[in-house]
Formats: sequence, structure tokens, C-alpha cells
Amino acid sequence: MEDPKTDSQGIPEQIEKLDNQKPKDILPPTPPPTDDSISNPEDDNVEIPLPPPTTIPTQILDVDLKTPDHHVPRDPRLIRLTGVHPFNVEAPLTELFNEGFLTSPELFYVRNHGPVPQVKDEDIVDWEFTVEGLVEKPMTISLKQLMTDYDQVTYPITLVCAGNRRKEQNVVRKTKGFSWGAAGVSTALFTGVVMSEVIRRAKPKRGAKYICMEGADKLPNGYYGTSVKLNWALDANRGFMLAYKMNGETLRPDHGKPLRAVIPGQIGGRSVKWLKKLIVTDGPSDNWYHIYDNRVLPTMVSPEESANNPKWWTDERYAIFDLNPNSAICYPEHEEKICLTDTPPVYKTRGYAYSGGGRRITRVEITLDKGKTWRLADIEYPEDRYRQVDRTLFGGQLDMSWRETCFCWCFWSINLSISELSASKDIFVRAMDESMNVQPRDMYWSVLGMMNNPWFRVTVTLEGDHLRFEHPTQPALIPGGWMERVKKAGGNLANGFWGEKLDGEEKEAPPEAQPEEISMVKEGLKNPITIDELRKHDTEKQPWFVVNGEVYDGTAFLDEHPGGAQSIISAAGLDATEEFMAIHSETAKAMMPKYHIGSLDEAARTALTEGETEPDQSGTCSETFLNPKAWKKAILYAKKIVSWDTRIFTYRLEHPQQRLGLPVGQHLMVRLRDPATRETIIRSYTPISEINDQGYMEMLVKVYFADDRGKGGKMSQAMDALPIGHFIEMKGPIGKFEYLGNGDCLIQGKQKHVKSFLMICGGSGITPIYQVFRAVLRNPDDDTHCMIFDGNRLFEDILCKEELDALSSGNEERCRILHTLTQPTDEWTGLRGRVTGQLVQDNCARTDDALVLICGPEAMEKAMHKALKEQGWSDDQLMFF
Ligand SMILES: Nc1nc2c(c(=O)[nH]1)N[C@H]1C(S)=C(S)[C@@H](COP(=O)(O)O)O[C@H]1N2
Ligand SMILES: [Mo]
Repeated sequence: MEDPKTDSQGIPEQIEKLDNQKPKDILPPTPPPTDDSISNPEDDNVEIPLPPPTTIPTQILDVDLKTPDHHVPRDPRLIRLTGVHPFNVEAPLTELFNEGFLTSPELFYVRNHGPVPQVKDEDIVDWEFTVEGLVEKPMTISLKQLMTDYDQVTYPITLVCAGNRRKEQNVVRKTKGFSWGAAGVSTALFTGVVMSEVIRRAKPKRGAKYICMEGADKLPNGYYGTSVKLNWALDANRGFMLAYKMNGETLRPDHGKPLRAVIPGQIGGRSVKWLKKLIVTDGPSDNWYHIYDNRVLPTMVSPEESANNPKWWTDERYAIFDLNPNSAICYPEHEEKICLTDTPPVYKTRGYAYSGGGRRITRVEITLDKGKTWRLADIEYPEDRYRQVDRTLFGGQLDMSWRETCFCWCFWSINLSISELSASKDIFVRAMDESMNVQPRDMYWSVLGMMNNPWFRVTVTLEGDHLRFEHPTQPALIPGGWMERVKKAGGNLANGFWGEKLDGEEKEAPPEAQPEEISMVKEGLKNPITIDELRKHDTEKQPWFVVNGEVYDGTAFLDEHPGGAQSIISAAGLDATEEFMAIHSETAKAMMPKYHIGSLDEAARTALTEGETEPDQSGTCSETFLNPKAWKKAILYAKKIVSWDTRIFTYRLEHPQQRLGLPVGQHLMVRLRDPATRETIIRSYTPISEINDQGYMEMLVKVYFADDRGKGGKMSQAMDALPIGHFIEMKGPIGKFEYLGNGDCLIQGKQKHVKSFLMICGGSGITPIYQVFRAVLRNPDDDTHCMIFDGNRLFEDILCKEELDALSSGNEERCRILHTLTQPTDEWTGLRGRVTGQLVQDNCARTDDALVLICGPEAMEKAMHKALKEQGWSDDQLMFF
């Protein structure tokens, strides 16, 4: 049933009325769509392109029901590029082209980074966004005000995702992006307010240079956001718009309902949907998606390099804005066949072209001989037809007579004779714009595979009595296209000749086989397990957990688990795939078949993934932050640079009174996405802030930068690259050791009393040791003795030195700290060399009531284990973190 309060286009009636009350000189009343052709007598004989027939989808597709987008009706013809969710789709190229100049909203490509915000029709007019930052007059504007207090405009704009045509890059070499075909482009008549009008009313201050935009879609790395330059936004010729209608109807949910920015001439990524904030700033956006998306890094930067070296992402020169010239052939279609015997003598080859920055496409050229000779195609610019009218359309003024910029795609065509086509191997198209930017012959491959625009090639194959045409690729994982065919046949697509064999060239060896995956399942085991069975085993006694849909019984491994029993218990009854895969070695994976007890049945699999997408809302006001069963988000609040490679990160907890909830001696897991590869990284850390601090927690992190010796540390570099204001996730506590105070320890849940600690650490291994050491020394009644051996390379590498010295001064009878350096300067009067068994033996006699805490690089832990065993320490006296 239709909501009685809304008209057929979904804009509440109330607004149309407000519109009608406006004085005529400011905004003429909205004519009903049927009046379009009669609004201005002078335009009577000018036909402007109007939207194609549209059918608003009403049906929620089955596949969407189980996703967070279960409220969004969609057209089933759209090709999904990233599985079911998030929704990233393009129409089949032919269907898109056949729609003509304007695309109906249900076939308009969609690029969603996450779930679609749900906005009810009756709430549309109350939607608010802010204009803030470097402005004299910060404003909060409702959509109702935007519709009534400002001039309304309508004009056509083509949006293009920067990933359009990326599949071609992925076939040459896998990029970090998903596979768009050539239909990541669509056009609509947008209605709204010119962005500069809104910004001018807020009065930007001196020094304002950028305009940041933020959407309402909550994503793994914060809200979607980006920025553009303020002077562009203020330039009328660039036509930046705040739009609420598309082809005369309310924006559909996938396209930003109820309000979005539309930035003509630029990559689609700048046109922020579900717009909530415009922030005027002096520098570019520090939003995660602005930094790690929509960039073209230099071609030699590999995925690994980009992941290891955050500097590539923060270099603004590699951010992309204006589109580059691009074109595609739409007819002949992919796999079209034309019969040579009963066919007209010419074939009309057709396609689209576009460029960026408002620049007109000035020529489109076709070659049938790989670029030796070219012919000029005819170009039709439907956008120009709107320049001749001055009228209202969909409640906005349509007047483009005063500007010459081109915001839309255009169509080219050329008649090719069947005989010349039969003699040719391929058809190429290339377009050029008014700045003489021309599509390149060769692909410019880059990590994100964006702005791919080499000559578009369709192959021609003579097969019996017909010609067969093949496009380069098919979108998503759909097989087909000459690129795949050539690659399979061993051709090198990057040889500068589309992978064709050059004369005298040796056939290339087939690609190397991938190393075999380690099997984690018991051979031949077929035991379906239901969700109820799994949930019954979410206890400490018999913890079952799931990895890749397979169920494992962790009971027998509780005592031996190097990560402590708690980490298995925390996963009980849950899907632990991500964490398991991120932190376990191949050796650990090879042990898994022993514990494999069955596979989740179909219903259980969906039930588990469903749960995952539900954000954890529990406990946002709870007393302690950490939850052993759920990842919790903490915002990076401050970053202190302690030395060239050491940082103290301060994270804000959920509320000012909240404590972290980490017992002394335990640690927590930190989860972050790799900036470039988006792969999940999980590591354990121990904070250095006081256990009882409220509202915040601090972590001391040594950043292992890449250098000529290696790639450096993934996690520490990703943490260092995270902009202030972004979140990381934490989960815990974990660990098999806890210090209760006064010499009392809990080891694997069993209490034990000790008289002294022998603490051995290296590098950042000091952090868990420091927690215990501090707990002992802060308590004047705790007479447990502590002896620390701390090994480092340089004096500057010693972490927490001041804090350790402050705690030990005046407490010399209760503790002793020995630092040893492997690369000391001549002035160093302390110990030299590594922490060795000999060093320990010389300084500290073994006793039965002592406990050794060891934390450092794996090699050091191994060496100490061996040495201490030789000195007579037993395994239950040794604690490795
Ligand atoms: N809030 C928000 N805005 C967004 C995105 C998004 O995920 N969230 N995707 C961007 C990208 S990359 C593109 S190409 C366009 C796509 O707009 P469309 O889905 O309406 O075609 O929206 C842009 N604006
Ligand atoms: Mo995009």
C-alpha cells in the first residue's frame, strides 16, 4: 500500500505545497510531470530527453532478505559484483545502452561500501545535515529548508565509478578492487540546490580550502567521507549539487535517499550519498575512505608495497578527482554474431564516451588495424539539447544556457562495411576531450585498478558464414571475453600487443601452481551439526567453535593451547574464522583435523553469518570496556611520538567513566584492517595505561617500518597509519596468567603463590612485564621481589625506561633492573650483548618459589626456554607471553 501522505514520486505532499506557496520570482511552482512539454511556449519545438519508462521495484529480493539491506527493493537484472552484500552492481551493458541518454534509477549502477541507511518516507523532510568547520555561520539544515529556502535546479549528470572497466585490469594482474565491466556509468536528471549557495550562506573563513562530506552509512572504518576543493565547489561552471531527486522522483535508497552530493565531472566516489555533514577545512579529508580509496598509485607500487608503506596513501598527488576520457563499444555486443550471407552491407558500430572536469569529448576514433589508421566517428551530444531551454522540470529550474561545461556522456557511431569488418581482427575505439587528453593505447595498471581507460577493443572472429565479436571481459566473475581467452592460451596481456604472439616469440610458460592449502578437516568426516548443537557447547567445559564452517571441539586442547584456555573459551559457540586464520601458523592449522567433529548445516551457516552483521550494541554503557566474546570499538584519540619508531596511542573508550577491564598480566587482541589489502590483522597487546584508568587506554607500540631487510610489521604500520578519530577493535581479556597481588598468581585458572618474579624481555616485550612490575611496586605491602632483564639494540630502543626507573628508585631492596644492549655507544656503562642464560644465572639463583615471565621475539623465547631448563627451572615455573 502506498503511504497516503506521499505523492506518486515519494516526496511528501506537504513539501510540494510549500513549494507552491513560494513567490513566483524565486521558484515557480512544481509542474506535475505531465506538464513538462508545455511549460515554456518558446521551447515548444525543442525536445529534451526525458527519463525512460521506469518501474519502481517493490519486491525485496530473496537474496537481500538476510542482509542489512533487507529493506531495499531492487531490480533483479543488476549484476552483483561483490557477492550478495554490500550492494555493488552494474546493468548488463546492452540494457544500459538501450535505455538511452538517461538511465532509469533501477538500472543505475550502485556502489555501496556498506549497508544502506533506512529512511522512511515520512522522515524525509526532517532529514538534517550540517555545514560546519571553518565557517562564520555553522548551520543545521533540514531537507524541508533546503527545498524551500534556496533556488532549486534540475540538470542531467553522468556518474561514473572510478572502478569502471576494472575487470580488464584484474585479468592482467589482480588489483585490490572488484571487477567492474564497462557499465559502471549512468546518467540521471538530478534536482536539488547548487552546493555553493549553501556554502556561501555559511560564510567560509579565511584559510578555508576544502569541503569535506560525510554520509550516514556506518562502515568498518567509520562513516563514508571524502573531500573536494572549496574553490571547485564555489565555481558555478562545475555545478556541484545537493540533490534529493533523480529523474523527478525521490532518490531511491541505494542512491542516497533522501539527500546526496552530486559532483559532476568527477569520479563517483566524491558524490557522497546519505549526506549528513559538509565540513569546511584547511586540509583534505582524513576520512579512512578518502585516504585508502579512489587513488591511482604509481604503477610499480605492488599490493604488498602499498600495504607495507602507508606513505603511498597519504600522498595527495595520487588522489583522483576529474574523470579521464573513456569510451566503450556497445554494439557489436559481447558474443554478437552477424551472418555474412543475409545481412545489410554495413554495420552501425556504436558506443559511449565521457571525460571529466566538464570537458567535452571532441573526437572519437576507430581503428580496424591496431592503430595504423583511424577513422572519425559521429558524435551525438544529447546533453546539448537541454542548453536550449529555460523552464522548470521536477520542481527545479532547468537553465544550462549560460554554461558550456559537459557533465554527461555522449554517444558515438560509425558505419563499418561488412567486408572491411571481415578482413579485420579487431575494432578499437578511443576518445579525446577538449584538452586533447586522449585514451592511451596501453593499460596503466595500478593497485586499486582505477580509471582504467586504454583503447576499448572488441575482437572479430570469422567463423564459417558469420562474424563473432568478443568484448574484453564480462563483469564480476562471469567468464568470457577475449582477455581471458588470450590469457588461458598462454598469451601475455601486458606485451603491448594485447597478448597476441609476436613473430618469433616463444610461448610463455603457464603460471606457476599455487602452494597447496593446508587441510584442516578430518578426511571423509560427514557429520552435519545444527545451530542448536553448536550453541549448547558455548561453555568452558566443552567449547566447540567454528572455522570456515567446520566445527571443532577445543576441550582436549584447553591446557596445551599456547594462547591460553581463555581464547578457546571465548570462541565457544561462535565463528572464530577470522581470528583463527589471522593468528595461526601452518603448523597450528595442520593440527586441526584432530579436533574436527563435523560441518555446520546450511541453516546454521546462515544463522551464524546473520549474527555477525548485527552490530554489538550491548554494553555501550557497561562499566568495563572489554568483552571476551565481542569485538569492541575504541576511537584513536591521540598519538604521541616517543621516538622515530615508538608511539603511544591513546584510545577513547565508550564513555568517560568506563574502565578497560583487563586484569594485571593479561592482554587483549587488537583488530584492524590493512589499509591497502583490507585483510584483517589481529595481534595481542598489553596497554601501558593504569588498569583502573577511566575513559581512555594507552598503548605503547614500536612500529616496525619496512626497510631493505624486510617488509616490517603489518599491524604496527597499520596502527601508525590510522588517522586520529578512527576506530580500532579490541577483544579480551586473554592470557593464561593473571597477577592477583601480594605474590598470588592465577595460572590456567589455578592459584599459586610466589616470592619472586624473574622477568625477561626484549623490545616491546616489556609491556606485559611492566604491568606486573608496576602492580607489585605500587603496593608498598607487596613484598614479592622482581628482577628484570631487558634486552635491546640501542639505548634509544629501551621502552618505558623512565617509568621503570621511577618505580624502582627508593625500592632497591624489592627490585633490580638490568638493561643490556647489543649495539651500545662507547658511553654506555651497562651490560653489553643479548640476554643469555649465563647472564641470568650470574645474577639470579634459581628458587622453587620464583616464577619466570618471558616476553620477547620468538628466537629469544626459545633460547631462554632451553637455557633455563638446563639450569633446573621446571616448565610450570616458566610463563611465556
Ligand atoms: N555515503 C556514501 N556515499 C558514496 C558511496 C558510499 O559507499 N557511501 N560510494 C561512492 C562511490 S565509490 C560511488 S561510485 C558513488 C556511486 O553512486 P550510486 O551508487 O548512486 O551510483 O557513490 C559514492 N558515494
Ligand atoms: Mo566509485
